[in-house]
This record gives sequence, structure tokens and C-alpha cells, in this order.
Amino acid sequence: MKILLVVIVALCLENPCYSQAIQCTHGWVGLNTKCYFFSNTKEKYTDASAYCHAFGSKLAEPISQDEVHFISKKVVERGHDSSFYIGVNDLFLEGEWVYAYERTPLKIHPPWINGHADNSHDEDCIEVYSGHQGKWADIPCSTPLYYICEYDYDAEPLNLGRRKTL
Ligand SMILES: [Ca+2]
Ligand SMILES: [Ca+2]
Repeated sequence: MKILLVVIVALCLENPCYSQAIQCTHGWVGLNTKCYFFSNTKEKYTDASAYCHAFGSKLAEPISQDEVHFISKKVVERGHDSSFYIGVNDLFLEGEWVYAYERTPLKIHPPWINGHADNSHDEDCIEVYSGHQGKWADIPCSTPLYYICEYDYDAEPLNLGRRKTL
């Protein structure tokens, strides 16, 4: 038993230990139990959301600072002037930012570029913007942007047909 443990530790030192890592679909990147897709095409918000759903995922709904930082870091890596949608909006009640799928208030403090959302042109969606260290701004939902999908490896599959009647 002791020898086995030593071997496992040795393998983990030699290569990153993947025993806890999750297997994401090719082209997706993982953080903890979630897998993320950063799109290469731009869509308006509703179409971006539909694309995520088509892949059994949803627009990213960061629920921890870890996830907020991870998303920001990846967006910054994409380079200058890249903006991405996530699944956060205040479409239903101005100034009340909620997760689009979960329909619950934000569990994190939004990293607004200017400290707050300004709703300057009826802006009810979020852009995560590479030009400001991946911080957030509110933006009209009709703007074509890149988008970030996520699925949780450990969670139940998304119930994307829940609005239909049986
Ligand atoms: Ca708004
Ligand atoms: Ca704004």
C-alpha cells in the first residue's frame, strides 16, 4: 500500500496530477467541475444563449470569485478589444442583475469597469471586456459579441426544455 502511494505521488510530481481533473469536451477548458467554451463567432445575446443550449450548456454563470477571475483571465488572453457575453442580465428588472438560467441574484460582486453599470443605452446584458483586465460592463443585448458557454461536469444535465408543457 505504501509503495503504491509513493508511486502515485511520484507520478503526480512528474506530470500534473490529473486524478481530480475533469474531462472537458475537446475545445472546452476546465475549472474545478465546470467546462467552458469561448466562442470564435459573434452573436447577439439571445442567439449566443441558444448556441450554448444547442451544446447542452448555458451562457457562463460565475458563482465564485475563482470563476470570475478565471473567465476574466481567459478573456484577456484572447487579446485586445474582445468582448464576451456571459449569462447575467437585468432584462426583467432594471438594475437587478440575475443569472439567466438559474434566475437567482448574483452570488459574486460584479467587477464593473467603472464601479457600476450605467445603463447608458438601455443596456441589460454584460460584456466581459479584454481591454479592462476582463472586467464587466453593461451593454445592449443586441450587440454582436463573442460568448462563453459552460456546463458543470458534476451537475444534472440542464433542463433546457423546462418551459415546454408536457
Ligand atoms: Ca440595464
Ligand atoms: Ca454601459
